[in-house]
Amino acid sequence: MPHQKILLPGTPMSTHAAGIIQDARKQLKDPARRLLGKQILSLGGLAMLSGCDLSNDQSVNSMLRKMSAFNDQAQALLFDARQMAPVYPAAMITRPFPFNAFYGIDEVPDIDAGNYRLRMSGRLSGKRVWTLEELRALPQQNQITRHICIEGWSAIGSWGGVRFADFLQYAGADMSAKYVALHCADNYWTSIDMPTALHAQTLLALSYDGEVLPSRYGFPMKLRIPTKLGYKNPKHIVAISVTNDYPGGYWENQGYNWFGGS
Ligand SMILES: Nc1nc2c(c(=O)[nH]1)N[C@H]1C(S)=C(S)[C@@H](COP(=O)(O)O)O[C@H]1N2
Ligand SMILES: [Mo]
Repeated sequence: MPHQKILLPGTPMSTHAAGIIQDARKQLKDPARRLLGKQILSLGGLAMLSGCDLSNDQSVNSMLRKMSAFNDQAQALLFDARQMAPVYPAAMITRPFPFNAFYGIDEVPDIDAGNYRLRMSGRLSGKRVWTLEELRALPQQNQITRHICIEGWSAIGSWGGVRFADFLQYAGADMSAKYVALHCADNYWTSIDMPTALHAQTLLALSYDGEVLPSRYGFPMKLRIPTKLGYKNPKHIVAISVTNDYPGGYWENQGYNWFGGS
């Protein structure tokens, strides 16, 4: 797996704090312990899931308390649609922004803009096939947020696009459905709960840093969800389905936490 571990300079994580987490592993209940044991959940992921910055022992302890009660159900209950992910000034954008996928950068899918179609399926009453031009014609907005990869790195980026809640409205989606599944050109897929799909910061992103979304970051379109970890931010989306049947996901089916966020 070409997932890289990048330790950010200035990461506030002390080795002492890392030791505490190590020692506390056996006290944690599944699935938190399982994820930590397999080293699937990194400290960055833990920080994101717990909302603690892990900069001191008190913060680490409060994170551990939260983790011990941790599962998808609890996380869904904790989800607050009004809770916004932090936004940052342009000066804080990470350059270059990291690339990550389950393959190397030389294998990024090459998608032809003219032939591209977004296919909608499932519980919806509106248009089922969208061209890139049609997506670009929808009202767009911009957002500078932090992307956190469970592998232990984070980076601030700037994405522009259509608010996903608006898009689901245009597509006539049944907002009472449980899940939205997102299928990608590289056969990656993930799925989110409807409250996350409708969250004000969830963005159907068509641009990065003021330019057309580059292929490495998901051309022609990705879902940018700043309240979720990196693996729940699918790139190169070609199909979206609104469904009540649990769709799982590429990493989720291999043990990553399905809720994967705050
Ligand atoms: N289609 C697709 N989307 C994907 C992935 C992938 O392998 N394929 N990897 C995920 C993971 S684990 C991360 S961290 C981010 C990386 O996005 P970036 O390349 O824009 O940094 O993409 C996510 N979305
Ligand atoms: Mo990731």
